[in-house]
Amino acid sequence: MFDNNRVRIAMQKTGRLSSDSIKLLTCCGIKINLKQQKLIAFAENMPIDVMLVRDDDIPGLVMDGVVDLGIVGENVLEEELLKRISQKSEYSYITLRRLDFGICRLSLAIPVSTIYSDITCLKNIRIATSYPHLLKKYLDEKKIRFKSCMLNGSVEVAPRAGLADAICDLVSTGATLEANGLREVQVVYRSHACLICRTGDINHIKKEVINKLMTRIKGVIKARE
Ligand code: PRT
Ligand code: ZN
Repeated sequence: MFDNNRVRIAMQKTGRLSSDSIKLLTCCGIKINLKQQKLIAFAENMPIDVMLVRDDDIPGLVMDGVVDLGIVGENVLEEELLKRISQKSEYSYITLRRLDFGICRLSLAIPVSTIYSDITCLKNIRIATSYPHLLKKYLDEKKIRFKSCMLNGSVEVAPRAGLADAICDLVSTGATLEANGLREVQVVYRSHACLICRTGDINHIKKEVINKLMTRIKGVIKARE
């Protein structure tokens, strides 16, 4: 039964942010019953429900007020924000805290054999990416015209497959780029996971829970520094 006094928090079901997100809540002393791989898990000792979803759905769930909180990469959040701005849709949310995991960068990379001196070398080339809005914002600011190729996966193989001249993708260690014969040439966006909150009315019972959670998160992150 849906209880309006329980805080709903959306986090990634399976992927790079899942275990760190769950670990953060666990370190905050929240006991989550994760036994069944269901869409919703219930905290046993605090009025918190955890919605386990695809990371791409989290900004929208918060911006549309379906959940109260979300843990998501700033890259996914900013891309959704830029998309909504371009579509003139609603996009309000509050960032409560940048978190200490999910650290990566969105970068432009080209085949190692391609000559590169500066960003003007990217003029009019075709770039494969899953982040078309972040890429456009960055290259528009630099006044570089380009052609895009939208791919939701396997972006790093696009140049070898003849689909694009360059890519704009997430990088953490750089091993994937290297394995695909690519060289990172520009950082477009630096990202961490973050905790976001919906705007609009939140009742005082939920506000108290959110404040308590924030105090604990602050303490957990401080202790890990
Ligand atoms: O299924 P779902 O849609 O929920 O997950 P997903 O496959 O879309 O996302 P997932 O789990 O891959 O990543 C979730 C979030 O983790 C991203 O949105 C980032 O905020 C963060 N993150 C941190 C990363 C990386 N590091 C990362 N290295 N996301 C992806 N990668 C990928 C990158 O796309 C590339 O394929 O890892 C590869 C590069 O890694 P290195 O170490 O070889 O450079
Ligand atoms: Zn995703």
